[in-house]
Amino acid sequence: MNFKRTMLVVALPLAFSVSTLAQALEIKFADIHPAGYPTVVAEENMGKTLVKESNGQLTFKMFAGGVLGSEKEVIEQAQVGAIQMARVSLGIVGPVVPDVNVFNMPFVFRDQAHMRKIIDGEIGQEILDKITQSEFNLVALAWMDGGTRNLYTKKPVRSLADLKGMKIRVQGNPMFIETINAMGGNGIAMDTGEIFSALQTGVIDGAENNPPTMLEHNHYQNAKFYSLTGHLILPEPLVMSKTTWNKLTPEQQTLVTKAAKAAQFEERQLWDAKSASSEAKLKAAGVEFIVVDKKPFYDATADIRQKYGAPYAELMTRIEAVE
Ligand code: BDP
Repeated sequence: MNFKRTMLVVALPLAFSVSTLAQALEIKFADIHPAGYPTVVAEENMGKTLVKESNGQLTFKMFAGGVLGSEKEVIEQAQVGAIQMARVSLGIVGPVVPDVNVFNMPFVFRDQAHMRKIIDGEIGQEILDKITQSEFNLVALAWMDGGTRNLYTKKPVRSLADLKGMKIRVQGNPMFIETINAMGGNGIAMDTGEIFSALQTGVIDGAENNPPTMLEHNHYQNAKFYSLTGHLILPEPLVMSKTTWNKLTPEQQTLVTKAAKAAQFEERQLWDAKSASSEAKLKAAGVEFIVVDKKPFYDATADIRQKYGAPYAELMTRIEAVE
């Protein structure tokens, strides 16, 4: 074999594989929840669809368990295109895209079924579009179900009065701090990853979340009372960095949108099963589920809905009208 031919035999496949590699776009996906959590499972399955349907032009890598940072940090990285996709709580989007706070308001949805009806319909799409149209440099594609949030505390909260002065962790959104304060507690913002030790060391007296988060993030170990206030029902947007989105072909954009929507519905099935099993596990671990009269909690937060809802009166009426 002469030198020229050898070069051809060696260099050609090399050049080919380098160019295929260069074309493939890697999607790093961030989620704060651990492997096996409903959102993570649905996202991984979405990833498989993306790889398969794009014939390998898109690759997918899941970073679960918050390894890429807090949701706030993840959003910042997605904004600059360092992370390509993520699922975050709508709670932390509120301070940057105020329009989404309509969904973040206490007791804005009657129940989980009402919330699902809305995120599946035109209002849900409108709120996703608000994120996409904002200066956030993100494309919001679909919604994940984050269940209903209730209070969990070290000492039982059976009525509004019991909450008086308790330090309750909330997500970094001023509206949530005001909500807890309006209920008589003392709202304190911190990242998800800090809650466990804050409960353990007594920096906080409680937090608020859905049963799967309370279980999977081990918060129940230091908070044994779960008061069913149902004050927040927060859907969770699945977003892509606009920087990444703009690199996709129109066909790939359609593929990503479709796969994200499919994940929305798959996650919902997984969520219902996980919620039920989480409740059972929490009870078995000695957590007392307390049924409270929600009315005083609802009434105490009327001013929050008034203050934050005023600019969106029409939207609020439309939300209420959805049966
Ligand atoms: C969970 C959400 C997650 C939030 C977390 C929190 O799924 O996105 O980070 O609550 O409150 O329910 O920090």
